[in-house]
Amino acid sequence: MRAEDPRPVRLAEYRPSDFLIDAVELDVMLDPTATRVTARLRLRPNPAGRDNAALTLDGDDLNLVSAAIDGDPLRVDDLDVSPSSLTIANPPRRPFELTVTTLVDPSANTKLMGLYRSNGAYCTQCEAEGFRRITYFLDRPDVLAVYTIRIEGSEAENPVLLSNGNLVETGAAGEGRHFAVWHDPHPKPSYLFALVAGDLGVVEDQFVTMGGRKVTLKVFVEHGKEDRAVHAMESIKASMRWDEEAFGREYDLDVFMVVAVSYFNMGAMENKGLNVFNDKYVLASPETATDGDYANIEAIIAHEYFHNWTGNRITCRDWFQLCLKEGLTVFRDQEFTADMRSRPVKRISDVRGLRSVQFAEDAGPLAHPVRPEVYAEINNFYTPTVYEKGAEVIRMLKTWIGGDAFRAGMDLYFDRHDGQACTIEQFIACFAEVSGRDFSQFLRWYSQAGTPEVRIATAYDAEARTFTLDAAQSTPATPGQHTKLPVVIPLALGLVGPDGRDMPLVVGGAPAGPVFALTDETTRIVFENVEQRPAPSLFRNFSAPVKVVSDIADDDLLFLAAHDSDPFNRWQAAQTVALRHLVASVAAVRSGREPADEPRLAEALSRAFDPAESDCAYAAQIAALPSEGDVARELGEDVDPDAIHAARGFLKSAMRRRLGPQLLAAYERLAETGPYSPDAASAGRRALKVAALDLLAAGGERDGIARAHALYSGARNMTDRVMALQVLSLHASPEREDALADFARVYGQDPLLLDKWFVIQASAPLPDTIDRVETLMASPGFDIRNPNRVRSLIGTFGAGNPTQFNRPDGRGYAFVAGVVAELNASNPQVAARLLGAFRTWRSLEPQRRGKAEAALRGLADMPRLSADVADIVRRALA
Ligand code: 0A1
Ligand code: ZN
Repeated sequence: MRAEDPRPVRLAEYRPSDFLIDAVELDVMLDPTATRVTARLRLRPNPAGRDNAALTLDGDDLNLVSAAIDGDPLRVDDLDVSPSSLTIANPPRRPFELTVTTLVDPSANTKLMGLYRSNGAYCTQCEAEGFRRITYFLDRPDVLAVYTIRIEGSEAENPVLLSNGNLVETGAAGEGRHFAVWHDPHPKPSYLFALVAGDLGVVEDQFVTMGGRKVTLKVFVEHGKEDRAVHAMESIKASMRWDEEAFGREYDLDVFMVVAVSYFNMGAMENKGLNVFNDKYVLASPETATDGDYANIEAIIAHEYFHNWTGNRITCRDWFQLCLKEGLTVFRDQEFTADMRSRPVKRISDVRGLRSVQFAEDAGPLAHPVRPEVYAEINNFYTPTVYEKGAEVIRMLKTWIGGDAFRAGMDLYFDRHDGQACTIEQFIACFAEVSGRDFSQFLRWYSQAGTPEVRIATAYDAEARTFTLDAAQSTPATPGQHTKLPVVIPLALGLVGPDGRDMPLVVGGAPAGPVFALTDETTRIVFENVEQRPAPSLFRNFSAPVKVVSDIADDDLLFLAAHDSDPFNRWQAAQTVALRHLVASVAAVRSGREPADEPRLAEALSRAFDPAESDCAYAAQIAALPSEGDVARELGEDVDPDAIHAARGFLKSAMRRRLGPQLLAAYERLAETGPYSPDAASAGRRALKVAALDLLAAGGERDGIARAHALYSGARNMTDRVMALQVLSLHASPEREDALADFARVYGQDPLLLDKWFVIQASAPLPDTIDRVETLMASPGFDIRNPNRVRSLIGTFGAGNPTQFNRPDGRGYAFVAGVVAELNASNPQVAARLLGAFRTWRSLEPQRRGKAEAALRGLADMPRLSADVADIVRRALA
């Protein structure tokens, strides 16, 4: 690897800053290529820091114009300055004011970190280390300051001038320029700073908080897109209300603003009072957005809003503590969605996502603990492990100590740590205190990587009327962690009797459960007074993020699929049977045999299409077979994606043959009648309808394809249209080509709709997909500088198309690696994220594994590899 290896950052080496910054005044003179930033920093030595330390401020790509201490200009000899740092060897040992002027070029900023331009507007992204690309600073989350920002720019080009906090002054500045001054009274770390300037449209509303504070709400979008901001606005109000009701959290400024930008590296950002969003997660109208878009917008608006308390009011001491704000905030947004929509459906879709991405990460070379202990590039730790597994850890904590103690612990945390930059230990201490429990073992969830496996063996003794459950836990070795210790695993369970009811749980003569903590390598639980052999329903509601291997027979699982009172486990039971069946089918395919039929599975799935099932969104989850990725993970090694695809295709066709009339009846019953509404129930009906359609079209069946084409052509909303196109895209046919061409003709000018068209084509399991993706990359609608376009086309091909990315000839790997190489310098963050496609390369069969490794090695040998890409390549190959 040619890249210069920066020294890795270690949690164990954390030291408080030698200096603190109490107040920041920024004066930003906007200019497309030479924005002048003057920062006045009120500094003082940190009593917790070292005596006589030099002052070193972080920078990145900065040009220093001048610097002064208490008004006295500093000369070059007083300073050690480079684009990446500014050091004053001997600063005053008392409070002082440092004034620094820098020049930055927003138009040349293709990394989209710091101050950059998006479709003519100015915007910023400062998490994690972007503020240092605006001015020299102590750019670390434990330095909290009060910010006052003066923005000056052209009135014609930037009528809107925004920053954090409350607006305190506006006025003319002469020569067609104007200014605005913003003051944020809440001390914050630099990563929460934001500035936006441009010619934007706005939607306004108001929210009255539980304490009676009137908050002005504004959503800024490109002119002409105001009608697409209404759903985001409704989502803000719902989020504000929910955080008051569920957590007692009130908003704390006079204004809350969301700005949608089209060039953005991630989903959205929780800057204090001024959330900046990828426009994909703001804009929605029935003509342009799918049910999925509506749901995503609601969830991401909520996530960013909830950060106001979990992240902003209480922030992280250092970036190792990222899960302190992210895991907790994901947990909060999951609960919000569960309350707004269907709780079981939300849980099932979150667990599907967790398994497909986080379990995959945890089982591969990029595995790391929820709280990492070392990083080379922090941008690469915004991962499913930190976010989604981090949320699971919070959920387990709640399951383990109970809802009341959890709420009391949260209240204590808000109370005790408001205004501070905290660690996981401080957070956990609040729950230890309110519950009186010892959390030392629980903390291993934060430090141990890898998905624990729990093996369950059960035995019923009719004579003794006991049911014995033996659980054995182990966590596999992960990079840098060879030995693992047992963790606290909450096991929520029920024993379901032959009548379908839960039996009373009695252990040691007393009522017990339903949550049992597995704390040792092995645990035995003997249930007493068990009159009849039960079907055990284990890990109800997915009570722990573990892989379960149990001896429970398919017959029992199929019984649970019909009768379990826990809706999550009804779904899980059928999934487990399907997964077992698919694993056997893959073996058959690979040895040239025909996979077996599975009539009982068809019966379980048929329940989804029963008119008596009233929750269609839930039924759609039942109808969806395990994904190809699920099967690959279950296999774990020697993975042949083509065999998996064939086995799954075979099962789908078998379901079509067995359930044909029912599928058809459901499809017709669920046809759209009234006007479009994105509410959860209507969306559920559409999801179930397309699940039926997908099976009807299995194997490219003509009748199913014709129906999909008819749905596409007659669609009265974007959900039906896109879902029909998705079904069509799986099978080569003239209808497929016709619909794809039509979509491009009608919607190709809208970038977010173009993205949908890219996603559909890039995920098609067809041999010419790679040629199409290459052609689309060269088409006028594609712009390699826009992360949404890159993710839709190349990201989907890499991470969402198992057969074509993993082509046996290695072309898929070479193609994605080529794009990574192309983006390496211009946008290293997006480049590194694309490499996520390689996170499971080691589990492939030998031929593909060799080709994937060659592609990674090719990247490793590239000159001038960015820190972001070098870090992932190095870990992937280690
Ligand atoms: N804190 C944000 C995620 C985020 C992280 C880094 C970014 O830089 C490009 C942007 C956003 C969240 O959790 O939503
Ligand atoms: Zn977040």
